[in-house]
Amino acid sequence: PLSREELIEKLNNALTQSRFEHVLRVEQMAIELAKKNDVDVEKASVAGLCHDYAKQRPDDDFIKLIKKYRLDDLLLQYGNAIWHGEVGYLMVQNELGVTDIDILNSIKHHTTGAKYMSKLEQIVYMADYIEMGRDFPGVEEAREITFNNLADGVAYQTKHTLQYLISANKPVYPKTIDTYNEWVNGSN
Ligand code: DGI
Ligand code: FE
Ligand code: FE
Ligand code: FE
Repeated sequence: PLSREELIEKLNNALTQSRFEHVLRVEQMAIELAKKNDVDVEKASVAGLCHDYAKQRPDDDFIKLIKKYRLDDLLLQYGNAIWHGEVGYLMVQNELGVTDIDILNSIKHHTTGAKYMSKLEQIVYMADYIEMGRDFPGVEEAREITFNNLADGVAYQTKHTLQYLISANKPVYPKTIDTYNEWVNGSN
């Protein structure tokens, strides 16, 4: 596997400066949440660093992979916001040599969440939302809730993301709704 230094080099080349700084902040937040929740800190670091690896790729790269791997045709109705995780994890696997399935699933599900999410998946989903550069109204509440209880943080994010998507007239990817239905009432 690539060292952290080698990963950083690849990410710096693949991403804009501001996106690169975001992934470093997600890595730091993911490490903090991993320590708090007894999750492998090394995996949290790699997943945090790689979660947005595909964010700046042209649409054509994703469309080719959706066809090559015969992924769900429904994906073609969405765009980079959904593709950079749902499809982008394959680029992380193929191009960065990441093989750990938990890390790859964390990248795959970081935007939409999923009905079932491992602790690491929950951590990457939340770290992306509450990293220290985020400043949307409610982010401090989201940080407090998440550090108190990771699953409550997931419930908070899924509800607020769904509200945002509807208020902005954006189409909701089915997995986003599955996440909401599974996590909204806590108990996870
Ligand atoms: O990549 P980041 O900007 O760091 O964050 P992200 O991967 O969580 O992406 C957030 C964006 O994804 C945000 O603009 C809302 C959008 N998004 C999340 N779920 C859905 C969605 N967009 C659509 N159309 N449908 C969804 O279900
Ligand atoms: Fe993302
Ligand atoms: Fe996110
Ligand atoms: Fe991100």
